[in-house]
Amino acid sequence: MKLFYAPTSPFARKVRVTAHELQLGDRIKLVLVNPWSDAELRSLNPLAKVPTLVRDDGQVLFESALICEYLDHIAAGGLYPAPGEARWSALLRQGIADGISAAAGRLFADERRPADERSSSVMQRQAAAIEAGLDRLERDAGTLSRELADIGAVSAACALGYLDFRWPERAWRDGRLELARWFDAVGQRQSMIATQHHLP
Ligand SMILES: N[C@@H](CCC(=O)N[C@@H](CS)C(=O)NCC(=O)O)C(=O)O
Repeated sequence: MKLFYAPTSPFARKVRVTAHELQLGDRIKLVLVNPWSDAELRSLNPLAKVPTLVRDDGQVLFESALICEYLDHIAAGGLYPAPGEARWSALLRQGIADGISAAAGRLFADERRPADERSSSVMQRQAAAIEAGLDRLERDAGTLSRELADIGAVSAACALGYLDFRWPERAWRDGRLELARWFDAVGQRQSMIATQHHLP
């Protein structure tokens, strides 16, 4: 399989952490791309976004949620609980974490635009989504898996890692001690160490 990725993308990291946790790392060839300019990526994925996975049979999958579920399926992993409360809670947490990552990505890009091209109300909305999303993760941090054993925990770890990467000075840990402790613990996992964000 081939995974088109960017080392700055929290969604690509989510797929890479998932692959690591499922011991699939050796079966995936990483292809580093700039999603804004890569013609091959555009030919594979009409949205030209990372992550994009080319399966062994040539089929192409995109959207991190779908790719992670596919990897879990072929590895017979257990990152997706069977239908029931555990599943709804894992998928809800994935949604919150991915929402934080998306809002953070947009905010980071907006902060770099010339002042006359920014919308302060849009930026405030992204910042509010990040803060409220983090509060929700903190509220339920006691149920987060320390083994990254479900897709909600993987997604949460990647969202927090992205905040640290883009805004090392941003004090998201303040008032969120349980979440911070959890993140410090899962940050020691090989899957997180091997997939650290960096500039291309
Ligand atoms: N919902 C998508 C989001 C993917 C995404 O937004 N990727 C960004 C990088 S973090 C990207 O490729 N952006 C390029 C673009 O928007 O053209 C997923 O979960 O995979």
